[in-house]
Amino acid sequence: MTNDGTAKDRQLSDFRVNADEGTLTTDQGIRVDDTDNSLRPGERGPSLLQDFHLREKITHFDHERIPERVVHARGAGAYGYFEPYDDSFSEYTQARFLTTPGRRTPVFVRFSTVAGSRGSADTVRDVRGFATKFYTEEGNFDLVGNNIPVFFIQDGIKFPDFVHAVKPEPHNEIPQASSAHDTLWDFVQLQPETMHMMMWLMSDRAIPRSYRMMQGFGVHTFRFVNAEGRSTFVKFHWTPKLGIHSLVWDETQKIAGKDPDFNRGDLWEAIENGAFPEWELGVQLVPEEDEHRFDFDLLDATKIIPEEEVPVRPVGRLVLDRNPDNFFAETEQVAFHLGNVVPGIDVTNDPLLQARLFSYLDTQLIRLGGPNFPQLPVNRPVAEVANHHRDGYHQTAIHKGEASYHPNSVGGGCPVLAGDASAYTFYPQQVDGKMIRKRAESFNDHYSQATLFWNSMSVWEKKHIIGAFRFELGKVRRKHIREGVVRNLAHVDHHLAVAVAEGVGVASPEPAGETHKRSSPALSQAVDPVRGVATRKIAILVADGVDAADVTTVSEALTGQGAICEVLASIDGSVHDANGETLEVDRSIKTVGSVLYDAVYVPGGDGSVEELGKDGDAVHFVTESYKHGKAVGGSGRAAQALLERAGVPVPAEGVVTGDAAATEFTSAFTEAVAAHRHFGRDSENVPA
Ligand code: HDE
Repeated sequence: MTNDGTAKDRQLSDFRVNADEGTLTTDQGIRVDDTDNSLRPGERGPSLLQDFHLREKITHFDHERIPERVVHARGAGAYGYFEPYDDSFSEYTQARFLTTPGRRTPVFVRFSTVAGSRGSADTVRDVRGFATKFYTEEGNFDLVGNNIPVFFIQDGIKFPDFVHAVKPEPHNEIPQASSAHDTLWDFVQLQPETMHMMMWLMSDRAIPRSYRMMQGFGVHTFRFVNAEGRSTFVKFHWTPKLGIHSLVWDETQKIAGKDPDFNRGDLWEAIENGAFPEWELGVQLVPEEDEHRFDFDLLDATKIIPEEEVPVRPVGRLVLDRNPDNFFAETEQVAFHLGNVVPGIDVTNDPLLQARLFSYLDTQLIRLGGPNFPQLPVNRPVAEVANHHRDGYHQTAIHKGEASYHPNSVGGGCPVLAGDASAYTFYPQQVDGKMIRKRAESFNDHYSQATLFWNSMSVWEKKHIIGAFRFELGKVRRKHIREGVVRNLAHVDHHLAVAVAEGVGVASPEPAGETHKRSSPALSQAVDPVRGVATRKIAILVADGVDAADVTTVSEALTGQGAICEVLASIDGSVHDANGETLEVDRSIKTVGSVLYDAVYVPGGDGSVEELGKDGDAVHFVTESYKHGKAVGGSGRAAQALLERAGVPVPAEGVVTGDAAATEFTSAFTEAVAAHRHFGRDSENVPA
């Protein structure tokens, strides 16, 4: 899909190659009439070295792989644009893409998981990367964030240790894309600064329903710098228009088998269907003079600024409206770098951020094979590039002239230095001090915000967190590691520590002292959730004898609001409705599973429901949907009986039965779907 709308799209057009036209040639443009048989003396003879087509084809193939990213290897990307609402932030920043009303800046966004390899499943428990490249008129700005606002460590020098601990263990490379193993939790128990982040990682934030339904955060404190050179501290937030929604743990594990590309496919499909994902960019601003006003250090990336203390102010919107043409060329080769900043945005002394300023450029050199990766189409700025960098692997520019140095007179002194405010200048921060390896004391509190997070959770969120700790630690073989983690948890909340200890077979720890009672409602997914059915997927289970009017009524009510309804039957093809008419089936139940849908509906028609009742997969579909908190609907007495047989109590929260023709039914079912999940249910005893 191409869209020649933005400056970036126009630039990319020069590089696009159509694979569906032309005559087959070698890389040298020589036409080829047989690519299926190598050259050999006689039909049964050995292949000849002089076969340039064979050699070139195999050689190119042998070199197709590049090293995957050392972290965030698994990802999916898309193009779009960012547009500020107005110019209200120009008093804080001279970044024009944030303050010029109506200016649409092209972007490329890549979402990712962190620990898994390139081919790992999407729905694992992990942080999600949310990296945005803004192709601004003043040069590229990269906001390389995550969907969790804090990080595991405070100083970048610990990053290799942390990543070695979370990646598969080195002796047998097990487990893939999972933090549930000894080395990660060993690191965690010995490094209490991880505790706040671990609370987030054990929460539902780490299993998002969709990339389109998760927040993004710049994590570090950055600076805005205005035209007068005044600096203001800033934290960046992305808020999804569709609200923040998650899967449930049991479901994620099943999806990992049934559809390992679940999140990637979801993003792709939404964009192909024109349901363009959207986020609002917000900022928390802290005046320079308030730097030390908080009970934590603004430079400590294991801390948030509670939104109740500093509100998030809306800046503009991000829309993703185009899928890439080629995964490797674009999503794999995109190279983000925290050091890509534009005038008006600057960094701070956060020691995690500082190490990143080195790492991203360094990693691209090995990953993309040399210093010319900014020339790759996806990485090229739309702003003009002119400098004296020359040569290197994969140089594609043909620099003319004799002067490749500065100052020069041979080249007319070009390119000249920017002699005005359009140049990037670093904020002239006062820096002095003795060279020491020492963490600031203001970084010492590792538990208060972990407690704040815990205190802010709803009952069901707490339940999910306890379940996650129990699962993860349950996979840890060494008892002393489990004990160590539980001891640390006692500093967060004693009840939490006891609940986890009970689940993983270690003694309950002593209370570690009084913990505070503060909370921050903005941290909970249960507070003011965004409701809506747009892009939700609803399964409609049918068999011969189904009441087709029910199918039409319910699917029209839902698709009218942007939902996607799929008709499933025991076998693919079509069924005959109660009137003998043909009803097309979208998929066979055997090829999917309830975990790939947000809700299920069983239409009326006694024959149909009776048939479904004989199919264990269909009954399981309903049971499992209920267990995972999804909306369950049924029309007619037989459907209600099927729900009950599947272990679904009628009535129950999010379970809607009734006549499909009645508007009360369609509106109640739509409401139930819009709520996303119904965790008030008592479904722990449901086997599925
Ligand atoms: Fe990264 N990180 N990171 N990271 N990170 C990479 O860069 C690194 C950190 C994040 O879609 C690598 O190009 C260090 C925090 C994202 O291409 C590498 C430290 C946050 C992505 C790297 C951190 C992130 C990366 C691997 C600690 C959230 C994927 C490949 C000092 C704010 C970008 C690459 C994409 C990727 C290093 C910590 C986010 C090795 C040393 C904190 C979203 O350079």
